[in-house]
Amino acid sequence: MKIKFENLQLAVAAGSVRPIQGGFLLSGSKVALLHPFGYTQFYRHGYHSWSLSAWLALDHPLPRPVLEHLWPHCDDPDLMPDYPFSGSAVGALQGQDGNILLLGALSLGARVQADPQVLRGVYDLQATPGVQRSEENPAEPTQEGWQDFEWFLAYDPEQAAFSRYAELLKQRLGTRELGPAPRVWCSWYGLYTDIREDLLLETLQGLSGMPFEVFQVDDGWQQRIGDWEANAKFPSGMLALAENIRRSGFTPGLWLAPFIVQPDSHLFQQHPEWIVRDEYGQPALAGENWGGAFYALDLTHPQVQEWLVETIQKIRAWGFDYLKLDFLYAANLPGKRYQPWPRRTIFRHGLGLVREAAGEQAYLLTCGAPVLASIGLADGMRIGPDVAPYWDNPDRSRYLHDFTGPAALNAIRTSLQRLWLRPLIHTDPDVVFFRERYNLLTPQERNYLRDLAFLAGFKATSDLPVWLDEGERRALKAFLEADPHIERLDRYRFRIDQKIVDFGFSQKL
Ligand code: 9PG
Repeated sequence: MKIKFENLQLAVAAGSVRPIQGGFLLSGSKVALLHPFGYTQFYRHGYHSWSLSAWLALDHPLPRPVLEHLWPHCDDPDLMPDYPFSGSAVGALQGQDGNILLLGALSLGARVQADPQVLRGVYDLQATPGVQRSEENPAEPTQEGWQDFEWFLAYDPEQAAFSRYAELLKQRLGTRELGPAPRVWCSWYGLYTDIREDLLLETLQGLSGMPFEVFQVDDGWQQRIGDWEANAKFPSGMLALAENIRRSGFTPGLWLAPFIVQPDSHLFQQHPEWIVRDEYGQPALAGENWGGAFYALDLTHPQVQEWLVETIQKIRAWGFDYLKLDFLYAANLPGKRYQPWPRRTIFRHGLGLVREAAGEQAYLLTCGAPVLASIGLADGMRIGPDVAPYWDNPDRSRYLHDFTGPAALNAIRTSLQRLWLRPLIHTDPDVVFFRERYNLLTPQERNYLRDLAFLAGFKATSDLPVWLDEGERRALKAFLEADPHIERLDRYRFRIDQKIVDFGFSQKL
């Protein structure tokens, strides 16, 4: 088949092709396009929040991240054979005339791969092996449109192509109501796991009068990953903490990672049958953090689903209205499960249960989360790796070839190439630093983070108020109150009010 754009003619292999506004709709679990661009630039879109998203030169392959057992933590393992020239859901090639050729999946579980001749789209049709298919609950979750293997193809200026793709995704996946994003104080990038009840109460006092909507307690309150109860550092309990936050004038927010579990948790010890298994029957590694391995809960298991709903209801009953749900990629990990659902359906089904349990009023922020599958269910989503009070993390980026580790540069690089998601979900590029204390970022580097927050339309910080001097406090307040006019000049350059900001540095890899 031939497809004709104004300036470009392509040979296409697809089940069907029909023109729509802004391009063509293709169908087929596999589609392929012969392109004339040779060694051009490829837009790679990573699978989950932290996964590398960037424009990459096809003649400059990057080595795969070195630590193979941690690939799930970086990206979808299915993308690794063609890394970095395969991406999740959407990919694009730079044309000679300034347009881009964009191929974007309109359903879940697709990847896009490029070489100097061909741009390919493939839907993952594999079911995960079920170890004990249940007769009472045999059905895989069916969601409207999930069986249609559809693609959008455009050849247009970059912003037009992505914005049309976003419109089509909105028709398929829906969106939550998107007012202005809440302004968030988050405990992570100030205190990390060293949070304590008294310290948070002090911080609340210090923040009085600051224009934040949400005070979000991050990792460090729980007993174990999997045991979502207050630990000894929170002697008054979580209900009392939420009340204190609300009394201070903020919406209580809480971090949890409801789809993973640590092996020393009660949850793991009591329910080994709730864990996703590898081909040898061992727990499938979901990643390493908190000083050891962690594993994935099997969300096809009815008892896990029940536990999940109860856990979310409990946390909602404590009074937390804003939930930061982390390490969510684990839901879709390859492995053996109770029921043989297609891998691409599991995460969204699980997130749907969370939404139902949390209620429509709750604000859900997904993190480490499959990107497309968060749309329509979550209110906000982290769109890049963690920032850090330092610029680069060469141990991981340079020596391990892993660009998903905490570092301001990694966060900027990926978040910047995900701004097209803004019409679909609140896009969280992670926090901005105003403090000079405990911070290795230069003023210029801190400004890049602040400007990125303006572009993404999501403002957060973790600076302890006692760490800020008068000038820094004023700068934070001005940031929270500002609403600058934004214009995208090209792939890396933006006008923010009168100032032109060039993020071209983030292209180098
Ligand atoms: C809490 C943190 C914060 C943060 C999340 C997530 O690559 N890594 O080893 C890695 C570790 C932690 C991590 C991301 C990557 O951070 O993004 O905002 O909530 O968990 O533990």
